[in-house]
Amino acid sequence: MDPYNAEPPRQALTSDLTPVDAFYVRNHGPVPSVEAGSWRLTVDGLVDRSLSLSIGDLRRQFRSREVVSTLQCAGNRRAGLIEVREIPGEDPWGSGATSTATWSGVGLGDVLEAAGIQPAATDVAFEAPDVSQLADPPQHYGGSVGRSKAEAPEVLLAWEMNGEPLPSVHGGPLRLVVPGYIGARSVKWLQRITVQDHPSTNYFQARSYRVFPADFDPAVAESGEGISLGAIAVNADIAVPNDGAAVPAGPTLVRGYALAGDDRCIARVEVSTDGGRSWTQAVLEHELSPWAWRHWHATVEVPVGPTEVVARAWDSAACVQPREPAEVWNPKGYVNNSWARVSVNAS
Ligand SMILES: Nc1nc2c(c(=O)[nH]1)N[C@H]1C(S)=C(S)[C@@H](COP(=O)(O)O)O[C@H]1N2
Ligand SMILES: [Mo]
Repeated sequence: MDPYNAEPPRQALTSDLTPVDAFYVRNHGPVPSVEAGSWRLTVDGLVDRSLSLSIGDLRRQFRSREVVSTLQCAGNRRAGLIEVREIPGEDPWGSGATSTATWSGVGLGDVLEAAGIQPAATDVAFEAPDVSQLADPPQHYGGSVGRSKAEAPEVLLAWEMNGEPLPSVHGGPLRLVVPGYIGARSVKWLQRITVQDHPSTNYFQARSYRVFPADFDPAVAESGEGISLGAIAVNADIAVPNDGAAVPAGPTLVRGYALAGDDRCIARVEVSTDGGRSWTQAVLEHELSPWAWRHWHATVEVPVGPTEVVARAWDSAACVQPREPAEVWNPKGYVNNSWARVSVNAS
């Protein structure tokens, strides 16, 4: 498949950390071949000092930091939106475009501080060497985040994933990790950081990764139209039982994850077997990190025959997942955070 994309099965959603070889992969162009030895990161724009740093410079000059963070593609669960109405030209991701790793590197904020951000700066833009033919016109992959998020301590320039050198397919030798934001902002093969007084004009920031009205044609989108996606919306999914599973009638263990965006956390997860008329409170398992998914489990009674098991999460701002994918359908198929659903057949 070109660009190379990969999604693990639903069961991969049950582990605290996702093994590197099971971590989902999302690319918009060919994986660039980059030499860690000759790699340099440029920091320029509205800074007092432009910087050019090798991986060795980053290691020597800055304090190392580690963050356990989930990455979730904004296209995760798009398949559920496509069932409502077709979405041409976008990948039909199932539940697997969500994975969690321990990322190690240095703080983006520490590097920006060394460069000296000027008062007029509002955004920090990122650019990578991979060229995407999916962009209009074809261009390097890029994006930006607002200044305050860029300076937050959880945002990393990472060269390690689960204690291993960052594999090329995940952005090695160096990638950005923006915990709590859609995966698209975590720019891989990061080569250039530009501090500026406006968001990135890159296609993937200005015209894509945006929620447009249902009757809108994204092909004619002007820069800046639609709702730009940054912080992710509260979401949850069911990992066990599998969709379509045959289960014994009676008490059934349901397991899954829930994820809240930016600095929100998961406050509650509920499971229903009667289409949401009544809910069983799930047990929230240990908090792995403020930036990672929260696993949960519940035991529900499943009668003989077919049953749809649904789950929904609430975040700390009392936002709850919407019932139906039709409520959130949008032309690019982003952020399907409707109730998680699996069908089981009990005997
Ligand atoms: N340079 C570059 N960075 C990128 C992308 C890309 O295509 N090129 N894809 C983005 C998207 S949409 C996602 S969801 C994440 C996926 O990261 P992963 O492949 O390590 O899972 O990387 C982001 N960073
Ligand atoms: Mo993504």
